[in-house]
Amino acid sequence: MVLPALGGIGGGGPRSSALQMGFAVISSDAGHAGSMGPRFGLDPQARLDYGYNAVAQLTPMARNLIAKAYGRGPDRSYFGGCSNGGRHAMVAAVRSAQQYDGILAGDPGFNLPKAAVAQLYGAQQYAAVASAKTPAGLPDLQSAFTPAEMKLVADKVLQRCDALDGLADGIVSNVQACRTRFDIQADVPTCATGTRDGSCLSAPRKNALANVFKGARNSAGQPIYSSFPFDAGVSGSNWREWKFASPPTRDAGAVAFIFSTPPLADRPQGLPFALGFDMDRDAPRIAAADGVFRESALSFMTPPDAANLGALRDRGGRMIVYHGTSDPVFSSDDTAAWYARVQAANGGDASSFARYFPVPGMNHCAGGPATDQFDMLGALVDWVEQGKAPASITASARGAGTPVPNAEVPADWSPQRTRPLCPYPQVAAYTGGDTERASSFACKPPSP
Ligand SMILES: [Ca+2]
Repeated sequence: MVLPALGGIGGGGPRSSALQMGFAVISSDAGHAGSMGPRFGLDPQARLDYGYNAVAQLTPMARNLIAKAYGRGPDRSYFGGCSNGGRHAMVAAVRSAQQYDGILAGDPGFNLPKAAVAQLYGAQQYAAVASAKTPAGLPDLQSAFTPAEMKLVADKVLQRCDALDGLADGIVSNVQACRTRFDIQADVPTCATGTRDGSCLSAPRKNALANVFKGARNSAGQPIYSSFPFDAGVSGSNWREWKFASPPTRDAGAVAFIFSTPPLADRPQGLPFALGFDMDRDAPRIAAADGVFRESALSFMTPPDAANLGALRDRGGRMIVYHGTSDPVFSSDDTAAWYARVQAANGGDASSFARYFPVPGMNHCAGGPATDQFDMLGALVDWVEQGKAPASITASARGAGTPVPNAEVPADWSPQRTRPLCPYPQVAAYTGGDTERASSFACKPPSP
């Protein structure tokens, strides 16, 4: 299915679109029909189209269409997307840098095959502590952690980390400092056997959650995917959806048919596939190639030499990346580590052309207890076309009564709370005044 070519600007309940802003917009299905599900991955060329080739082929076609319709080509070209679209944006920033003046990458799954395997690892952790069974007699992943238990974890994170940015306001801006402050083993009470009232977690549940946040590993302890930061957004409904519902559906199918070489098409699919996936023998298949599938998933899905943005930089291009720090599927730790590599590759400071804006509390591309409504595309256009580098980007909550409300905005926030999103590694620090307004905060280097 080809989605309507509106052009997302990022965030939840967007107030505009690229089309409304006057852009010519192109949208594609990346070379496969959605109705086929992941089985398109059995075709080697369809894998490459999905990974990078569709964008590479369609961009010149879009330019030609614009030239035909308007009598001249585009003045500027932009690429934007969230999730797998954020991955496409990061791939385009490296593979197609000459084609774009501005790149907007949201919650990018730029290591998507690794993240998908990590989802299967998560399923195995949740299955070990599930208390209920599915109709088929398998562990019900949703029963591993109740909403009340995840709310408990979020509350304990807030107790330890909320005030580190100068204000206890339900938003953990200083995620880096929280890393050493919050300890799930010490800070979450341990239940006696059988207690599940949301006031504690059993020791096995603590261990399962700690394993997932530490990052997927094989039996030798070698990392398969990034760690995740503990953050207040772990109580979000989108967090549950990705952690507990997605592994048997999206992730199992993608790993089996698109990312494994050779494909694992003959195994039982769904939850049995997720639970039977061997982190030692099967996970290396995402890095494998053979005579039929000549590129590995890591090759066709991830940006080659991801931190090398020299081509984009040297042509005057600009890049904005944003990521919810409570994204349950693609870790903002992975994006922060990528940005550190970009900084290092540019003498320690890449902010002249590439900036990363963490969104505290936000789940996957939107939602969670967060100020998740923002216009990243407008900020990018101002940077590219007027040289106005974004020192901060104002984000709003979508509380009760707003046009597209987010039910997870806490009741003690103003429904229209605003906050500055800050270029990493800066954090929004409270400077005094109305605690509901962005003007009472400033982007500052984080206190350790
Ligand atoms: Ca705070």
